[in-house]
Amino acid sequence: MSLKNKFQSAIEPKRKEVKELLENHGDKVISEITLRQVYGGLRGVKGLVTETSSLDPNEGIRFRGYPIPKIRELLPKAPGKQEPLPEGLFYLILTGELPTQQDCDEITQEWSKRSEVPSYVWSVLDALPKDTHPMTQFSTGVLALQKDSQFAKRYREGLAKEEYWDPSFEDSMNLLAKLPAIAAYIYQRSYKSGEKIAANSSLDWGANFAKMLGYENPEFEELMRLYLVIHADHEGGNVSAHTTHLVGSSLSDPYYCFSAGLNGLAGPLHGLANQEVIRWIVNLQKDLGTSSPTKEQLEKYVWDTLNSGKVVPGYGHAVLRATDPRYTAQREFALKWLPDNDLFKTVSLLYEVAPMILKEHGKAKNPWPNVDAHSGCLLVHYGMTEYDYYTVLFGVSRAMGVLASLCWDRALGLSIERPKSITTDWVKSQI
Ligand code: CMX
Repeated sequence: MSLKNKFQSAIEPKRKEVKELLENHGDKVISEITLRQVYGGLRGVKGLVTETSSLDPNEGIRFRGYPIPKIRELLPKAPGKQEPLPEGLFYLILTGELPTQQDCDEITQEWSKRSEVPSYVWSVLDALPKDTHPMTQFSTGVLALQKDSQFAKRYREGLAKEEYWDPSFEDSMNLLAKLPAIAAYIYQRSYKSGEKIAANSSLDWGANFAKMLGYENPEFEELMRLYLVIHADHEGGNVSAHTTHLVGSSLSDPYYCFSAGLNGLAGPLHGLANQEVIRWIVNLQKDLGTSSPTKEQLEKYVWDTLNSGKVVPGYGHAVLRATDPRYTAQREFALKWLPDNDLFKTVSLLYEVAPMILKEHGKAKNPWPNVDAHSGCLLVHYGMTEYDYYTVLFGVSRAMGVLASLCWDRALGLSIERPKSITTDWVKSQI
């Protein structure tokens, strides 16, 4: 059964389930809110539905119930390879079921078929100065594709609400198919010769992306597969997911939604943290005059960072209260492929040092590393030293999660999001 048919067959039972839940339990209270939460980013307030993944503070992310080690074990792989195929992750989070190798192959082929980028998108990108931040270029490239939105076209023609999911799925598939070429060209035009490296339809999505970026290394291809899988989704409340959902709730099409989500991912407290981490470590090496700092030197550097009022990038999390399993997966990759790399050794030593200091410092609720603490050292090892580009890689991956969720938002007919805001005067009048 094709991915689209599989998704379609999952929709009706879920609609029925939600309808019955609302009919029988619609008035049940599932979350309360304090004033601190209102001023504090709504932390912990249960107010969103996201079917694709859920986040446990101690265990980390589960994609449709499967934690990362299981995902790495159970998802199909490229022939002779060990890291899971991102195509399989997309199948799983969209349909709720584990894919077969054939399901993955069909998605690879489908994305390859849809991958041609219209020439006007290249013109739009070429109009931007080459030193425009890669995330600005990426968000702009995505938005330029909006002209061909099937959702926007069919909505204008008159689309029944039950059918919203269909053109949303088509737009999402088209977008996912084109993202690697757009992202790769941004890398090439910003940092290399400006070449558009042709796609190879015989390669899987991750390997093809690596090739279009200009990397011919099988280890880097494996890294891309792993990277694209683990960054894809982190339940619905993070900024990129929530923004995509929020914009989509007004029935903006998937291009508008994902471009908006990317703008949120580009913040230093969210996806941009991956470039901040590596820059911070490289500065640390420069300031200390060594590529192999000692534990004592790192301790002092972490304290200096905190005492100057800055955050230690890559540490802490709004929901997690333990080491991010996405960090652990990357650490396992490094232990296998680059155990003697100096940068990796520094990242590892920081893991021994920073949590204790953050605990003693006493502010961060979570002293443990998140996904962004590790990704940079892997990329640098394979020669990708253009730190500003890193969040684009995160964005290509995150597209799978937020677009799968958007398809479900449309399938379930979720309402326009419109929480009530209050003023501080109103708060005072109530207390
Ligand atoms: N270094 C120093 N201080 C930190 C900190 C860190 N790594 N993490 C949290 N804190 C501070 C916060 O800034 C906050 O200080 P104030 O009270 O002065 O505002 C205090 O500790 C409490 O914050 P918290 O409740 O523990 O954390 P939040 O939920 O507010 O924020 C996060 C979460 C990720 C933004 C924060 O931990 C942080 O800034 N970390 C560094 C940046 C980073 O790595 N971001 C990437 C997250 C993953 C991703 O989305 O990609």
